[in-house]
Amino acid sequence: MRPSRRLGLPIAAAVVIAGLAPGQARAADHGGAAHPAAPRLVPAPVSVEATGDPFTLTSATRVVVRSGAGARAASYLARLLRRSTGYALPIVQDAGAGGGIVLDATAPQGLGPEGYRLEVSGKGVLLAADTGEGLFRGVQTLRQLLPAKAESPSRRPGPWRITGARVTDRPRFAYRGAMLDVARHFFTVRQVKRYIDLAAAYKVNMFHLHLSDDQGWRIAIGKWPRLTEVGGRTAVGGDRGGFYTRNDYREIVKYAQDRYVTVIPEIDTPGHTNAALASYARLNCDGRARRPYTGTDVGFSSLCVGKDVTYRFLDDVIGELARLTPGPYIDIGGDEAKSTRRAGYRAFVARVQKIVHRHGKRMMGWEEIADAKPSPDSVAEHWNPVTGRQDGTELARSAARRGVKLVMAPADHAYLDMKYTARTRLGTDWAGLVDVRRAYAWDPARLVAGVGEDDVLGVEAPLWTETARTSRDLEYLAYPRLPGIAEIGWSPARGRSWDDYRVRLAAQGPRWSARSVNFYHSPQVPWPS
Ligand code: TNX
Repeated sequence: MRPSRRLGLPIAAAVVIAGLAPGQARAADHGGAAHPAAPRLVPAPVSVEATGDPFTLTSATRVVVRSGAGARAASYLARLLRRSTGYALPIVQDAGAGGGIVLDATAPQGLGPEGYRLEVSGKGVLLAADTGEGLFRGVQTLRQLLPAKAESPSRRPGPWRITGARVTDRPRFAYRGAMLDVARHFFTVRQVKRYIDLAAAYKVNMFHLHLSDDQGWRIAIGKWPRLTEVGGRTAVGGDRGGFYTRNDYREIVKYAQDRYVTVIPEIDTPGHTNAALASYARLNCDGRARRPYTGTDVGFSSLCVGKDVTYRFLDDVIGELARLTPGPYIDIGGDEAKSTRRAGYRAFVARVQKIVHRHGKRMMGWEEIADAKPSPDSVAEHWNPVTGRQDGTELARSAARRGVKLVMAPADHAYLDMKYTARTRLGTDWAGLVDVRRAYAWDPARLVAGVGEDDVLGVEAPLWTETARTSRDLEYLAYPRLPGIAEIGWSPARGRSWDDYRVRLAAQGPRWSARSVNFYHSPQVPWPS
């Protein structure tokens, strides 16, 4: 490997990958001086070394991008830091004399599409990656080397010291997702953007948008206007509904793309469809429109799997979503189809999978789709723990046996709508209580017998919104649990421990406070006072 020497900053040519436990900083040799403390990073990188040689941002600091690949990461970083520091932080192609933050994707690093190396010293910052995406992930690490006030939306006094460190990093799993249910309660484009942006700081790269359910249909479909005129009006508890126009959806996709986050739209079928069944009488087997539903039961609705119109309908919906969605997946739900006969369910999923393929996408669905013998390019999401209403682990295993990759979202660890404790005001508890430690203490490749590392595409933290009505509610449930799921998906399994994690997590508190995030101050985490 050729050591890259830009700005005179040597980047260690052969940092040993997975040689260090996450979070464990190897102190540089300072002739016997005390070892500098490890920076507190979430998710823990593959290796991090504190050097004790910080870089200080000044009004002369520039952000240097060496190629177009770095443009998105550079403008994200500059926009963030301009707000809090008040410095101009121009994005330029040459550092000049002032030194600066160099983002470089021109020299191969061999760290995969999301890997990066980061070196901060008194001379400057060098962030190197193979791709713009890698640079963006590295920028999220760089953020956490700055003081928490760097997250502030308004100008704060310096100094703006960046902790001296050498980091080498790449993700364990390709899929690290956050799911948001905008069907039970509707969230505006602005609210969704904030949710995406907060998650992207923890290297979440997939945003699964649950766009339809019994209580609401949230995306306009050209040929089927009543879906939003009727199905879009309602929400749980009689609260106000809403829906996204095509342009709204495009705006969400673009915003996510700017953060290297892939949007996965979900239209839940054949169950969880009362909002569609209320909008169009002809989607019902008996030809009679259902009444709008604002309760929280599940499993009572079903599209008419024997009618051709059902598949014309889904062809229109999936086709339109496929055209608006640059990512590879369309999620067809498939969960809790308790009002659909088994044979009908299997035939339905097989037919819908063909529709998804015809529109050039891969099918994703909850683990129940495993029963319909999906093709190996489809992805199943494991959600139902053994202790839950049924045993989803058998479905997950059978998906793995077919070569169908799994996204692991076990409700008893990863569901952000479970209460933290019996006294939590929001959320539910059908999968048990999920405190911060429980959300963190599991491994996706060891959870289900017969589902190993190679079967797992990654992890996801779903946030169902039967009880969550505001952004403050979403944030209370997601923070601080979502970063734990993100770390499980990103960081090496080796050396991950709750005792180490809780200290790094605590350091995020002031960052959230600076952004007015309504996080749960769990007593399990040693928040700075
Ligand atoms: C189960 S998870 C559901 C959702 C509910 C959730 C509440 C899944 C695939 N189905 O419809 O919102 O529980 O925790």
